[in-house]
Parts: sequence; C-alpha cells; structure tokens
Amino acid sequence: MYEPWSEPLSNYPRTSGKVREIFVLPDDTLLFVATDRISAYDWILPTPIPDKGRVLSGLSDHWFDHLGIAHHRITSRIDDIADRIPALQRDADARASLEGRAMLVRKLHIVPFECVVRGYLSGSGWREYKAGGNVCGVDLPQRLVESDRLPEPIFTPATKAASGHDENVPFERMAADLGQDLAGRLRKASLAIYEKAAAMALKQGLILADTKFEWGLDVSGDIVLADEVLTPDSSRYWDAAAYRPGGPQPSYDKQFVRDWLDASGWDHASHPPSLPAEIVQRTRQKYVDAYRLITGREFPWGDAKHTHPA
Ligand code: Q0N
Repeated sequence: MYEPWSEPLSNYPRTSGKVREIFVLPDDTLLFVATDRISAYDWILPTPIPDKGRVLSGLSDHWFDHLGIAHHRITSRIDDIADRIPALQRDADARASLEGRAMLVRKLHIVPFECVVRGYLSGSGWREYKAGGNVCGVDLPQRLVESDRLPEPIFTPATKAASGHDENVPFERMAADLGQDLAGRLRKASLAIYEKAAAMALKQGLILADTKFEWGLDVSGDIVLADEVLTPDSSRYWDAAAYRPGGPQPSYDKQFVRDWLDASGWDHASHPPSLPAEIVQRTRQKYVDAYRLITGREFPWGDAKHTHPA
C-alpha cells in the first residue's frame, strides 16, 4: 500500500506496531499514525480497510475530549502537526493522507502493564475462568457462561509480552512491581473510565464488553492516559440487540472479515489471502457505523467514493 506520508517522515526514528507507526520528533514528542491495516487471527491482512485508521484516531480523540482525565494528546490538528515537521509543510499530499490519522502526543514513561477492565466474560478472561474459576486472581460466581455479564466490572492486568500474547497476572503482581499506591491509582482510574464509557455505549445500543488501557507517568509522577482509547481494536464492542450469552459474540467490526476468512479455507499458518472488495466495503461501513454510534456524529471523511466502487 502506498502511503504518501511515509517519505516526509522517514528522517525520524520510527517504531512500527502491527497497525500503527510511531515517530520520535526532535523535540521528543511522538507522532502516532493510525494506519488502515487490519489484523485477524494474529496476522496483518494484505488488504487495508480504507479510513480504518481515521475512525480509530477519531474515536480516541472523542474519548480524550469527553473523559475528563489527563491524556497524552497534544494535538490532532494537521496544521499544528505540520508546523513542527518541515517536510510536511512542502507536501500537501502527505498532509492530506495524514489528516485525521495522526496525533502528536507527549512522551511519557509507559507503565509496563496492560490495564484491562472486563464487564463481560470473553476471550482470555473466559478461558481462565473455565480453567480455574477466576480471572487474574479475581474469584467469580460459579456456572457463568461464555459472554456472561459479570456481577461488577473487574480489573485484570496483563504484562506486555514482547512478542505474541499478553500474560494475565494477579493485581498483587502488578502492585508488587509498581507499588501499591500507583497500582491502586491505575486500577481505580481504569475502572472509572470503563464504567463511564460502557454506560455511554449502551445508550447507543453497544455493549462495551472489555477494554484495554495503556497508562504513562509524566515528570510529576501523575498518571496520564496513553495509546489509543476505547477503539474497536483495543476493546470488544458487541451489538446489544444481538447479545446472547452462552457462546462467543460476533465482533462488531471484524465479523465479516473473520467469517470470510473462515470460509476461505485459509489455514492460519501461511500468509493470509487478500480480501474481496465487498468484504472490505462492508467492514469499512461497520467502522464508520461504530464512529457514528459512539460519537453521535457522522464520520467526517464521507462515504461516497467508498460505497460505490468504480
Ligand atoms: C509508546 N507505544 C506502543 C507496548 C507498547 N505517550 C507515550 N510516550 C512514550 N511511549 C509511548 C507513548 C504512547 N502511547 C507507546 N510505544 C511507545 C504501544 N504499546 C503497545 C503495547 O505494548
């Protein structure tokens, strides 16, 4: 995929994630770029989903605007970003391709735990519960079924595995590493944000089953919300009208992709196949729908050129 923003940023140190790029600017701020790459079954698919990065970046912006909590964003405005990057001032194509998907953020000391909050029993939480009746040391009632709502949201931290899957750990492990005070502040703030976001999502017909926060510390030692927040990539959103506990729930955003891959005969071991245009467009529409439901606003990067492919 050709990305016009890549060349003008090529002089800055870069860290590539699965679906995003982070550049370190000379003033030690970071430029986050949310790409249109999509993952499924731990693979990056060869076919991007147009505007996926803008949807996710716009959702992070929305939550940073409304959560009322300290966060790492400095600006998402492309003109403010270009003010700090000389090569962008001379390259309108690069600016256009970055707009809506780039966020300038403060460099923080990132806390080396994923701060996961679960309101429902799914994914690794369900697997742990089935095996041992608890999740990250939190005891749960007996006879819960997959995707059940929990009696109350639980905090289930995980360590960041360098490659592959994060490892769920007891809160006591996090507290031993970080200190009781910091671990307690992170748990309290993570649970509070989840509660607020889940209530807002439910009013719009979406269940926020779980979500993963990444926190940093500023120079004063205050906790600051980092990374992307409450996006479909960092969270499980389910359609409330279709919710049926007792089995896995369809993923709001990626279900067309997973269903098509399942039917394609792909073995999950070799490189994944390209997606057909129809699957791409239906998946894009799910992301755009999620943006509208969650923010209450239309996605500002229109549909026309995508819903009627040439
Ligand atoms: C940062 N990532 C990738 C670990 C890494 N505000 C920040 N300051 C300094 N560093 C980072 C941020 C942010 N956000 C974030 N790398 C550096 C995100 N994660 C993904 C999961 O594992």
